[in-house]
Amino acid sequence: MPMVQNAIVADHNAVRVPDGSDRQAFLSDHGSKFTIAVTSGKIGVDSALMAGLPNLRAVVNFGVGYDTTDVAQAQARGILISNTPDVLNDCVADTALALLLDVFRRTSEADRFVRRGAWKAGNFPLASKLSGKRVGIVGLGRIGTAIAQRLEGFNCVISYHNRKPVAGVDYRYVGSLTELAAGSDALIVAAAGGADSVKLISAEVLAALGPQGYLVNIARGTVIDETALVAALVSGALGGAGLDVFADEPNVPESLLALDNVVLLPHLASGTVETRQAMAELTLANLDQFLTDGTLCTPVAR
Ligand code: 8YV
Repeated sequence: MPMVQNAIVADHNAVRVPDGSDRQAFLSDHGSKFTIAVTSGKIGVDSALMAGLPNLRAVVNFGVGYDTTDVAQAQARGILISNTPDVLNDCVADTALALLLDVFRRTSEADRFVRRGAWKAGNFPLASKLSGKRVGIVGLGRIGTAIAQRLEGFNCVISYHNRKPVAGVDYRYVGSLTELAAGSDALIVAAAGGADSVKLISAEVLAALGPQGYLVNIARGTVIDETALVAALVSGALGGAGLDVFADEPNVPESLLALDNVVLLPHLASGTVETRQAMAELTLANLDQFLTDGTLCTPVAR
């Protein structure tokens, strides 16, 4: 988030909290001076950092996800948190569709095929059709809904799983994730990260999706049992996967690198000039509003 960093250093004398072994000494000396932390979804304000900022009053988060921030401690201490909802829905949903098309039509694999000169030796194998397929969305929130709208253009049959049905939508609600997976050709994970969704996509859900099924994840790596996912992909128990997020970024499980039926992206779903600019503006608007009147434009729901 360089745009935000430059602006807050220039306009607000912001200070970067050091990483690693220097952090604790810095917090002991200076932690009580800070009232606002500006962070990103990838970094967050974890429990130790929050504890080292005794006068913290707000966490201003660049990103819609804030699972790396200690929400329980923030609530207990009355610390407000803002995020950047809506402005990234289009780009994240576009990326989900890019991954879905790629795993069905094998476009990344076909690109590698052309580049290594394999075409001269014969045609690329047939892929799978996406249009008209049954797609299950895990988490029909703002981003999940944007994904569903795009899937309608592909005449896909859309079902979804949420904690509870969403009012006013025609897509089929499935209360059991395993049942959703069993009845889908592809699952797209768009659920929020955090303690409530850890390993929601379990070995059982992956088994139900099966050897002809595809998984796309643009949410958080923690939402999937990554060990089970890797095992299912390596053994062929799962058809393929398109992954923008991982449990331990930027580390990607080594055994996925050799698999042609897996598309790997470096957590770039919101990464366009337009969307990052909009996220930066919303982050700065939250900061300015908090400095003006102690409220946030887009506080996260309590
Ligand atoms: C960003 C994200 O890559 O918004 C989110 O939750 O994961 C992404 O849009 C991230 O927040 C930037 O660090």
